[in-house]
Amino acid sequence: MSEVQHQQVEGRFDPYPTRTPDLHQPFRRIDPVVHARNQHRWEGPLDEVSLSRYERDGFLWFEGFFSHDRVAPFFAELAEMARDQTLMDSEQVIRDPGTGELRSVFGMHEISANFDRLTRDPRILGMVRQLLGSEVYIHQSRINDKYGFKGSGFDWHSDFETWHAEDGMRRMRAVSASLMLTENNEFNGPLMLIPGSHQLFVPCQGETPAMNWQSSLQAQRIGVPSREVLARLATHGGIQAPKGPAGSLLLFECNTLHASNENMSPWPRSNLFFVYNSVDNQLEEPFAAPQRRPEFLGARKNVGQLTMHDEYPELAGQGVRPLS
Ligand code: 6CS
Ligand code: FE
Repeated sequence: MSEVQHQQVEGRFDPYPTRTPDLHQPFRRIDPVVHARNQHRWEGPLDEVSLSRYERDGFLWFEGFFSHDRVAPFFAELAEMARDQTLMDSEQVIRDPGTGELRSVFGMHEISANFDRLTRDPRILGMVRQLLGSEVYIHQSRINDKYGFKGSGFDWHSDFETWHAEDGMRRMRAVSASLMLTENNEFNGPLMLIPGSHQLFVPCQGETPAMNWQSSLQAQRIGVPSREVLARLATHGGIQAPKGPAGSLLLFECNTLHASNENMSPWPRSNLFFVYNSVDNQLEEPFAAPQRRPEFLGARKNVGQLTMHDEYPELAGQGVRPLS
């Protein structure tokens, strides 16, 4: 495995070359994990212990962050959307490759006022601005539904590797939030993460085919690290699969390796997924793909900085601390 060459892509410096014909070895990220440490302007609700944990592991888990009542309305919304045939026939709805049933609806923050409000919750937005050291906007959002007995899994990957190669996201300055709509337990295909894997960029072998997203959202074939590198990182950092009740929140750094197993339990695993990108890291042209992806996968128009929703004025700025 050779050293990657930081070659020019159409005259641009590419800090994270990937999707090359040959396999290149991982290298240390050039971006900080917490982007504005100790800058008064970007202070937020996370204390030093939490910031250090996020820096070390690449994610934070908040068990029971929201009450079950706060997340329950999203189920009614999902059921209503499933009756909207126009939406169901659109390309922003992804179906499970095995069963054809509804798996994801992308662009949720632009479809649902409730989802939009959630992305602007002061407690979440306060933490995200603190981690990214800037104002932020939503790069991508979706609702995921993984039915019992059949919801297929997802291979190991770094979201940033895809967003860099296919969406032109230059730097690692994005945070993903996953809000559990159902209980996450060891049986219903919970998200698995490799702590510490965010510290290395893992180049992937194999060029991006045209219109790759039409298959990659159902199964990640391109942009999967080598088994040898995965084994090394998992042996070093272990694997964690946060579990907890509906309403639990996971914040994970854009480059943290993650995967999920099939759901072989009778219980669904549904979550809301929304990605905050720094307004200083807006998308350019793809670094390793023949064309741009659709707007619902990588926002280029609706990129105004998010404002906090005033629904919880009493909570804005209050300290929050992950349990695990
Ligand atoms: O391609 C994407 O943007 C999506 N794919 C995966 C496997 N995770 C992140 C993201 O939603
Ligand atoms: Fe992912």
